[in-house]
Amino acid sequence: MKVLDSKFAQGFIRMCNDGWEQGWHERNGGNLSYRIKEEEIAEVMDDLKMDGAWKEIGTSVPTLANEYFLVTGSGKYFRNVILEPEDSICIIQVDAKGEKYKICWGLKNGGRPTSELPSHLMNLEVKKKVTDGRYRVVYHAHTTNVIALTFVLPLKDEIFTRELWEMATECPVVFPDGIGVVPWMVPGGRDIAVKTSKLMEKYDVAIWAHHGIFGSGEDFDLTFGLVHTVEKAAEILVKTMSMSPKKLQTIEPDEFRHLAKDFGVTLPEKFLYNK
Ligand code: 2HA
Ligand code: ZN
Repeated sequence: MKVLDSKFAQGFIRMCNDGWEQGWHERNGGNLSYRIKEEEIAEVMDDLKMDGAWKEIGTSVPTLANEYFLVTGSGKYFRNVILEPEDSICIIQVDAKGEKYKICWGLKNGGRPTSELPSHLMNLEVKKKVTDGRYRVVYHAHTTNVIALTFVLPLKDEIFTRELWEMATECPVVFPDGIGVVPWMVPGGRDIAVKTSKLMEKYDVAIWAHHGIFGSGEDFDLTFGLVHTVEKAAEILVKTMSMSPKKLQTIEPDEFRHLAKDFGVTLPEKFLYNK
């Protein structure tokens, strides 16, 4: 089968376009990665070329040794993915040590995988470990309202989680473990990848101050839906704060506890502090 006829490639391309249509991917902003299943890569093996040169990842991901990933290209525009997928995205394989990668498909006019490859692979590695292999998607987007909030809220997990939970009843159900916040750091390298992947051990969402968001999930629907839900909550918070410095009413800690019980989720008490 051709890569572009596979369900996983079609789902990946659709998600890139969904993010573009939301306005989260100006110019070459944002990136997406997917850890391909064994049976999926077997189906498209005839369409791959295996003689590419091995290149340094810039970090070490031994748990992902020999696995294949579909990722966006560095400097490529989400806007173009649906029109020219073979120019914009690529399949890479990680080597037996988890230190190098080679391109097996795509980027037909040259290029490299996403500049955030260390963050994507380290997050995918952490999530593979803590979810017994269930999580396969890592998504980075420049979500406008989330970014705006990083200028006015203290950069603390407890505050971002609680403020965003309060903005929509579905939020604590969609991201019950909460949200991590990374202070401003230089993007693209190992340091920010280490910091983000540490947060991904306990959260599905990490915010990069003055930059954007990382979300992870089992599949494209869950991961896109997660980021969409967080950004929607952030939009409501921006609107609320713009209308009034103080809320007249909100969802209270005991109401969150009641919700958690009825919806069968566990909400860590550290987010249910008294204000
Ligand atoms: O330009 O979003 O973080 C791609 C990015 C880097
Ligand atoms: Zn970015």
